[in-house]
Amino acid sequence: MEMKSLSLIILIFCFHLTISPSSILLRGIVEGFYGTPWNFDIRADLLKFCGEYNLNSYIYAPKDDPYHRDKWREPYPDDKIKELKNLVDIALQNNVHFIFAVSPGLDLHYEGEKGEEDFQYMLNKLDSMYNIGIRDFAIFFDDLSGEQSGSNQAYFLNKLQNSLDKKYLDVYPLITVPTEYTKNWMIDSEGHIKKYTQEFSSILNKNIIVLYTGDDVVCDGISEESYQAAKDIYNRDLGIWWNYPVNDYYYVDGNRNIKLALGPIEKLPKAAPSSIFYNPMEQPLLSKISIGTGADYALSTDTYDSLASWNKIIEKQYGDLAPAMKVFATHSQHMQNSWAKCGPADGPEFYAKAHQAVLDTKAGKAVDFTEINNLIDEMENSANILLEKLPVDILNECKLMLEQFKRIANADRVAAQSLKNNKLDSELKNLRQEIKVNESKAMVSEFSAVLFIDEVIQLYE
Ligand code: LOG
Repeated sequence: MEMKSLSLIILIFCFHLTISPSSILLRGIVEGFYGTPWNFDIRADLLKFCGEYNLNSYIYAPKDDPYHRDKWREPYPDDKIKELKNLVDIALQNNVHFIFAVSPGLDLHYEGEKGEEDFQYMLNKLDSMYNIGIRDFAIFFDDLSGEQSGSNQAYFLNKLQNSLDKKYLDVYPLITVPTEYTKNWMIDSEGHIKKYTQEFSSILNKNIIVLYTGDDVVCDGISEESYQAAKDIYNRDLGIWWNYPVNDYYYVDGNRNIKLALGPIEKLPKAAPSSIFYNPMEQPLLSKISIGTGADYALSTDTYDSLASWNKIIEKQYGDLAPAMKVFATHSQHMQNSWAKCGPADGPEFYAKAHQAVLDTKAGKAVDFTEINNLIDEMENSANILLEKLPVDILNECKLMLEQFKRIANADRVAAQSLKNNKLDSELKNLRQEIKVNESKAMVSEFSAVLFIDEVIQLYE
């Protein structure tokens, strides 16, 4: 028997070993963020991580790899091909599907001579990947401006699927992300399915796997009802592209990735989707916390307990440093801006107590600051421990955030003291200003530990 077919059989066998009714068949990572693509060593490490955590898929789709999107027609240079081949081998050794994605939508032609030419470019690109052992392909149409034709895209994908099926016996069905990839984008203000989605969903070959991101691009979970409604719109199963812990949309003054998403995957449907891919942060090592919990979710969607999983994963990954890491991570897990919201609230215990102290002080009630001060001490101690003891590669991903966390804890202490004295400490505004200056590099607990400082300042103004 040929090696290729043998490895295929082994892969399928491995699938079956791990599957229970509430586990997800295709589960893994989509390297799909904007920003510096991961390098070889990082990818190799993450592929091994996937193997270890029973995640069986990795989608190669770095937005800022020119050969993936901007210059998708161009073949990879030889050294890049070699690198990809090595990664494919590592993926295979770890029972991980290496899924190669192209995002051609910026300038893809669908019709006429140019359409034929582009189709051939795409086949050539995928052929070169087939030749280094890749058997899984994805074509993404997300983040395109201007009006897109759902029927053009669907016919393109169908034709591609047909060509691959004719040419190869061992290629898995294509995976795609439509241009209207959130549920809210699929329907108009009157609740009707939009033309693009109507065409794309009805024309697309039923074997092709469609991924969507939930109600919005980055959303506060997917309810059972909403998931079912999205599948009803598409009249097929939908896989999930989950935008947590990705942090590429968090930036100040042009600096990206300034907040770390260190919380668990949560609020996803108990009814197992057929596939799920977590979009990580540019910081690979720290992404392992939430992706580790995502692996637990994927293996048992109906019994998954996000907090229990998060505690277990941090203990497994951080050993003696787990208590400190938990304190820091608790204050850096909620991702929110004007259009995005995901992840548990930052420092919920601290904020509940601190906010109550502000209200009580305002109302002239006596406040016991012991617990608040203990929590502040814990924040500062954790930052110190982690700054001193984290392995250097992990520290490189979070040093600025830990230093910011220390600044915040320090200012929180002064804020608490101000409340206690019922008089604004003259230093507090300066401390707040220093935190603000550093926010373009590091954002931590902005809706909890930082908000408390603002509330105290506001109280006395
Ligand atoms: C992109 C993705 C990006 C993410 C978060 C999808 C399908 N596409 O708004 O590359 O990392 O949001 O910013 C996206 O989510 N577009």
